Amino acid sequence: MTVTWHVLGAGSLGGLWAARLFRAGMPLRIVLRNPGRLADYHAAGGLSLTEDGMTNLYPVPAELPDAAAPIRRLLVACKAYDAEAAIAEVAPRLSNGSEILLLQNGLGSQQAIAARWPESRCVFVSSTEGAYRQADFQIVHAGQGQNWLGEPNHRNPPPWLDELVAAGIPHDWTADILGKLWRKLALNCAINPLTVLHDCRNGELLIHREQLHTLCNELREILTACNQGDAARGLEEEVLRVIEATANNYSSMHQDVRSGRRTEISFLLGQACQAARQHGLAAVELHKLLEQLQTFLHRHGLPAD
Ligand code: NAD
Ligand code: KPL
Repeated sequence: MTVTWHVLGAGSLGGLWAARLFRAGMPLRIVLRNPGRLADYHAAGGLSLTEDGMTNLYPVPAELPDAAAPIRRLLVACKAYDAEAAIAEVAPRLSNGSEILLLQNGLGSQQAIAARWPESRCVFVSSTEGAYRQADFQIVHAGQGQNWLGEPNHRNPPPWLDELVAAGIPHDWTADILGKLWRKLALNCAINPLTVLHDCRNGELLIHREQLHTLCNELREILTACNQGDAARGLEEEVLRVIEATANNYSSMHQDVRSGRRTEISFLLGQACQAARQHGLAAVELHKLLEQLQTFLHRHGLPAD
């Protein structure tokens, strides 16, 4: 029997996953945090997804965290700072051997969740797809990408990857999900904070080549110390490639700050600095960047964690 997907965090990425699973006929429910959100959702008539300029409405069934049915497969698409608390609200419903897919960027939240719910099989996901919310429950698929799935301690892919194929969700199973997450974290650490501090598009960072070079060296040392040698290889070259390929874009952190939204800094730069301290690495530029970013966020009335 097909297992029902429960999607916690029906925002940009969660909505994108939910709409594609729903239209492929997968049993699916989205979990909304309170009766007010549920009423707003019912008023909207479902999730709308815009792809290539075409918009469709998908009436995905929705429920509250305290609904009765047990949860066997939970897709968590909240921000990293919300994920653990959100799961705690549905935790009494998690059945034995449940699966939790964690779509969070950066590192730290996944490990905390896997440690707190050891009875569940936690699959980590590193996504390079792009989606944003035009309004509540109105999602725009903005960028093609890939979803890397894996578990730090298990190598065998789960059988339900077929359902992602049927839903047209691009994905690959990897035996090195931590490497993928570390690599993306390093790219984000080199690029995103600088775009906030210089208030610029990604491409404009090319005039700060010296600083990028120092940051990449420090990130490379940290990755190597964390046993992530593969993720460290060719980092600076890839940072420059990504900057050039996304020259006209504003980084996700820049967009968050400009829209007055909390950033995921603790799970990105914060994690890199914490790993440096654990391994006795000075990482002077990264610590300086973290301090400058925290000061900037304070000044703009945003949480600095
Ligand atoms: P988002 O803010 O658009 O969506 C998060 C959703 O979680 C919101 O709808 C929020 O209301 C909901 N939520 C928070 N707490 C909840 C709770 N207790 N119960 C129920 N719902 C709750 O965020 P997003 O952009 O989809 O990002 C989610 C994660 O995916 C982040 O870690 C982000 O870095 C990562 N990511 C996003 C993209 C993208 O293009 N959006 C790409 C790659 C990775
Ligand atoms: O992922 C990104 C982001 O903006 O968050 C890129 C484009 C790689 C920049 O770090």
